[in-house]
Amino acid sequence: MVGAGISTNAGIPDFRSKTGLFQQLRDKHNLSSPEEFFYKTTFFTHPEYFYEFCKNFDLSHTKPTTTHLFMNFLTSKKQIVKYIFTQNIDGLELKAKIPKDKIVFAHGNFNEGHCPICKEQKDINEINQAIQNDKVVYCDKCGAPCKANVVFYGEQLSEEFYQKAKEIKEGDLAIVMGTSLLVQPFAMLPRLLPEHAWRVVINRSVVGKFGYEFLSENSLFIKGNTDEVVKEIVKECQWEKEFEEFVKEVMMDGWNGINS
Ligand code: CNA
Repeated sequence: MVGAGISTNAGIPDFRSKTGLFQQLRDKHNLSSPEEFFYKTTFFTHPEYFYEFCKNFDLSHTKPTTTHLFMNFLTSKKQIVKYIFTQNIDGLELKAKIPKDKIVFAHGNFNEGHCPICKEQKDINEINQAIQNDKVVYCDKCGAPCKANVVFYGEQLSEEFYQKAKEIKEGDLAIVMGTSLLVQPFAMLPRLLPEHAWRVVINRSVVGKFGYEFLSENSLFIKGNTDEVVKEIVKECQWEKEFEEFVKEVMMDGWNGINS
């Protein structure tokens, strides 16, 4: 179960850190709360805010981090990883070549477009073109502004998210990385594990509203940078050589290990 913190080492700011996106957007648009930028009501009143944000949120040159590659490495080991639930919309899981059927994109993606009101699909290329030309695409059917399929506050998560979340009750272990676990319903996922299961939380700051309230007795909080912790895990498990080979094979087209 992962969030924006696993991508900061790739140069993508998270939301809630001091230099994160919330702070930047609130100051820029004079919003009353940082979350307000991603309210669907804000989008309907000022679609140009999000379009401008997308123009500056160019992810084309970003590369996956050690943590993304580690997630793929674990997935490649038979029957260890059931699903990777991600809140991220940066697509780095796919750049790390994690099999698509293992990933649950809880907050959507930038690969498809739609109308948030009537749900009519909209060509993402048309939306991307408009973003570059400082224009906004409106729905032919109902006239609402269209956007990529990223989930805003006040919007429903996909049916797939709820279906796959049901399977968490059969899990033995959840590894939670790089998330403040403040956004619902994602934040409740670790609670869906059975009592005996383990929850390992890797984050550089406190997680959850009240700290560790969702943690059970079988829990471990590892404070630190996800990439550094992941490297320690690889070392402890004596997987160093295997992981190195795996990364070479998966990232045939090159990976400069920005964060390594
Ligand atoms: P968040 O609330 O910003 O929390 C991120 C957490 O990660 C914070 O607790 C940080 O302290 C921690 N953190 C940051 N860098 C590291 C690191 N290198 N190692 C360890 N911990 C670190 O972000 P969440 O994901 O919890 O919030 C959910 C929002 C953020 C979702 O709706 C996302 O779509 C959205 N988001 C996504 C991206 C992305 O796709 N990369 C970027 C920014 C925001």
